[in-house]
Formats: sequence, C-alpha cells, structure tokens
Amino acid sequence: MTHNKVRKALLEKRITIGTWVQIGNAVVGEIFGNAGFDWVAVDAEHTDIDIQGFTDVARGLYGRVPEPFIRVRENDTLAIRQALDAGARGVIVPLINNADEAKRAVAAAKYPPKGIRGFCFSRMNDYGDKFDEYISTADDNIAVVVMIESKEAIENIDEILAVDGVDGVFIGPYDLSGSYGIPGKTSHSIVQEGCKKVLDACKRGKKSAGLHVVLPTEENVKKALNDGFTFIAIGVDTVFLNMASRDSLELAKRISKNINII
Ligand code: 3PY
Ligand code: MG
Repeated sequence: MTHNKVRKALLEKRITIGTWVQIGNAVVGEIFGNAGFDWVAVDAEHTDIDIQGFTDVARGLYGRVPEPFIRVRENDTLAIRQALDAGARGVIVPLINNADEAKRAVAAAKYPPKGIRGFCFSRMNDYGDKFDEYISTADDNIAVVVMIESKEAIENIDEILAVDGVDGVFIGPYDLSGSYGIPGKTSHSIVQEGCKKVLDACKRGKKSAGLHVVLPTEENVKKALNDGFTFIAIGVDTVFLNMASRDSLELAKRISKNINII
C-alpha cells in the first residue's frame, strides 16, 4: 500500500485541503482528482451513497492526487471495513461522544492485533494480488478521523484525543449546534466556544483538528486556518454545482437582456 501523505500530515499537524462528495459518481472523482485536492471525502452518512457509490468515486480518483476518504454512515464496524475494503484510505466517523466510541472506530479500521478488521481479497489489495503487502502496511496508512458534534463529545474531548489511533478530529458544526438546542446557528458563541475547546484540546493533545467550510469565502477559509484548523474540507460537489450554475445562468440572463435579435 502506498504511503498516505494525508495521514502523515494529520500526525504532523500540517495543513491539507480536501473537499466533500454527495454525488456518488466516478465523474466527480475525476473532476476533483484533476483539481488536485489533497483528499476527497465521500459522504455516506447524509446522502444516498452506498459502498458502490463510494467505489465509483474512488475509481475516478484512482491514479490522481487526492486520497479517497469516506464519512461512513455511522460508527459501525461493518460500514468501516466495507469502506476500507473498497479502497478508502481514510475514514471520518460521525457522532463520536466518548473514548469508548472512539476506540470502537479505531478497532474497526485496524487489523488484529490492534483491532478487529477482517481479512479478505477485495479492491484495496487488487483482489488478493497484493494481499501480503496490503495487510503489512494498511494500519500505518489508513487515517482515522472522528467527528466531534455533540455537547458530550466536547466535554470528553481530552479522553477522545488520547485514544491511540485517533489521527485527528473533525467538527460537525451543524449537529453540534443542534446538540446545544440551536440547530443551524453555527456562528453562535456557544458553538464557537465548543470549537475553541476542541482546538485547545488538540493543541494539548498534539492532534489535528478539522473543519468543513461548506460555503468557502476568503473570510471563512482564512478564519479556519488562523483558528488553527489544519484538516480543512472546502465546499461540496452539490454546492459547487449549485453556485456555478446559478452564477452562469445569471451572467447569461444579464447579457441577454441587452441583446435584441429580431
Ligand atoms: C455537521 O455539521 O453535523 C456535519 O456532520 C457536517 O458534515
Ligand atoms: Mg453531523
């Protein structure tokens, strides 16, 4: 298994820039692959994307720069091992509230003796051609990032970060705001204080903190980086499509108003 630059950057708290996928198609992987993101996370939690959809995106990314990551549908050992067997090089595990849940996520992603991942022939080892090579290198080259998206997780952040095998954390601001009873108010001071607690704990625990900047602007990307986030997702395929299609339509409509063709 080739060396995972994104995991190394997570361990060294260096900046990487990724993006987010809600459309489970190889074309999206090809386009984001050519754009040159460091990593591309396929969202299997809040979309209709299943393992087949993840595999399609990963095929589009194949041979291109970004590492294929997946946000699995939940902290479930089967979801994690199926994603890894399909070739995911990083898992982002939602709704981790305490150290035990974090340990469970790590165990699902590691082979024995470190964890409980099952052995098989599949896409990740070229259907068995690279079985030995894969199993001897996988644990060191698969990133495990856990999501902090509840009040409870913020309270337990130090113990979550102390779990061996947690390579970084990723804040889910929407669920976090929901858990404080203010859904969607991600700029609210309570949510921002929660983010600050995570960043401070990451400094103490020497772990990477990640954030999704869903609607990237000069201001919010700068803020995320200045705040100390190093594992940054910018945009979403659907958001890019939405923004670009509206802007292009508006442009064409504006120009067409001034042209009279009889
Ligand atoms: C959240 O904000 O809860 C998320 O999961 C973002 O991806
Ligand atoms: Mg969430």
